Amino acid sequence: MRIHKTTTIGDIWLAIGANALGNTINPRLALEYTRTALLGHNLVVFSSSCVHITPPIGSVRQNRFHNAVIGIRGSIAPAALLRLLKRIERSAGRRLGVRWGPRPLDIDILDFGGRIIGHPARMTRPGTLILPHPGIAARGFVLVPLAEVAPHWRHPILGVSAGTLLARKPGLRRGIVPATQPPGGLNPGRTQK
Ligand code: A4P
Ligand code: MG
Repeated sequence: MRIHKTTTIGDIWLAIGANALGNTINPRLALEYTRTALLGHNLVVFSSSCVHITPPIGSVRQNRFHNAVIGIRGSIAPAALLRLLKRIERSAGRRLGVRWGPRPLDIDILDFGGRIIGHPARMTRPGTLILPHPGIAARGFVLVPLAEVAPHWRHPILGVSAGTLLARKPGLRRGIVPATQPPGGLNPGRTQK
């Protein structure tokens, strides 16, 4: 039997984060940069949250982040999408650094049409895909824009919405404020092969 690896079924939700200058963008432009780069690969962004300024989570001292969530559709397999997103991150100037450290662009796959793949314990292995992203329920910088843009979305394992997860832990909203949208005119540069 031939396994059909591409899919057009189900919405894909991506989290975008940025808090450092890259070679082609600054953090304010991460959402537009990502949207433009995906369009070049026939992936349509059907929904975008506002950009939010968020306090950094984790033990590394660093600048506040710009975070957003987008919904995309298109014909691509999960592993191919992860590889593409890594290329887009590199094209924005991201290089390997401290885990959870400053980055010009981070794009995580939060949910791929409700699929459940891999085990969270393997998250640190480069290239190993975990779905849904294991950090969703603990991260205000993901839940706030996700609740805004996808009120009907349900966590594939927990079965509840982003709004419900936030209501259970209201402290996750602390320090998160909407950013004013920057002007357009962006150049996503070339993605590396
Ligand atoms: N990987 C496995 N599954 C996935 C998936 N569903 N989506 C692998 C994306 N990547 C996935 O990711 C580490 C490894 O996970 C990669 O090899 C990938 O193949 P990474 O993007 O290279 O590293 P990371 O972003 O440091 O790790 P991770 O676990 O994605 O961390 P987070 O959740 O992105 O946290 N504070 C604020 N306010 N805003 C932020 O955006 N981001 C982080 C990083 C820390 N603090 C933050 C923010
Ligand atoms: Mg990441």
